[in-house]
Amino acid sequence: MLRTIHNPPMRIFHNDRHSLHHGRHEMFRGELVPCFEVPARADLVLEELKARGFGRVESAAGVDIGLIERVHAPRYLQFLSTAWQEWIALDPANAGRDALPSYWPIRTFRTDVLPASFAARLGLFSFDAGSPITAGTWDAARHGAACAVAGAQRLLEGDRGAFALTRPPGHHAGPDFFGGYCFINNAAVAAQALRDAGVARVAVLDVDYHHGNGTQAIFYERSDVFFASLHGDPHTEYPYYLGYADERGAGAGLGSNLNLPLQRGTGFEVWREALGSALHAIRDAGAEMLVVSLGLDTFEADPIAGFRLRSEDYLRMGEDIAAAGLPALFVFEGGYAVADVGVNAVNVLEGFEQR
Ligand code: OKP
Ligand code: ZN
Repeated sequence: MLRTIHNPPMRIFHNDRHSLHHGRHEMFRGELVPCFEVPARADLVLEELKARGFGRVESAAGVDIGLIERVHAPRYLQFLSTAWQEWIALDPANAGRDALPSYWPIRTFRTDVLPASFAARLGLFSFDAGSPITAGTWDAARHGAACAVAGAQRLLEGDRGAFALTRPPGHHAGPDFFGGYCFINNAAVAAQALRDAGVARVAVLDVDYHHGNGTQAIFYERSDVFFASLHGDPHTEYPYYLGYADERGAGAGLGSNLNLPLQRGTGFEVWREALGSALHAIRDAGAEMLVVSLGLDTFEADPIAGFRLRSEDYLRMGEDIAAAGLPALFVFEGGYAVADVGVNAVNVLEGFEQR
């Protein structure tokens, strides 16, 4: 406890525009159901930080779009930045509805031609019907990336930890697609910012229940960013089509990707072993800084996931991550047991700080 007196408080970059992204519905089992990814998630983490007097909360200035373009295709960002305007231009009544895709260019279709149809581009740049675009999605997502970059900047200035408290999450967003509630890959943008500042090797550790397919895709052929992920086995768990153990990277990136899929129902003891393997690999890879995709949907009461972690386990998680000895930027991802997400998130940060 004394350490917290002598150490400067962890800097928390809170996306004060996150609630501009507030989806109404996602497609689930043939019907539109209320979104699981709601503004209250981030609000309750902020409340918990304040209740515990943890960290020093601030907002971020903007982010250079050129940095975001280092991980996302310009034509995708162009689409995202004007999507809402295009949506309401189709029909003024669309202002009262979220934009969700219905068509996708699966195998045998062309993806090199950019269709004039907005509905066709909505599918070209996405992979599920669960990630609504709303009036404020672009502003919220872009400002989230700014928070992640501000956190990365703190590590470059010598802080041992920082936290980007933002939503929508980012780890499912790939080079040119959204999905899984994610639009801009905040963790990937932060990792790229660290690289661009001269950090030779960066690791992204993804502890969200769901495989970070977007982050994996962004760095799959690169050796300068090591990606390690613990997640539900894609044989049964979303996002289903990526996240298997045999995906080890390609080309220059061969050996820089580590997937540790775990079966539904896994508890902390087994999960923690896998964390140890991931941290070991990150150390072996020679990473100098760590970006943690901090999903809290590994919690036993999460409504859309299947691991069995309890609240106190998140303290141990933070301690184990700290023991790796690398400066770490935590980036908020999933976690849908809204009443508990604040306690669980701040437990990780507190475990990290006290180690
Ligand atoms: C985003 B993140 C529930 C089915 C699952 C997508 C889950 C996205 C998770 N209706 N739908 O990794 O927490
Ligand atoms: Zn998740």
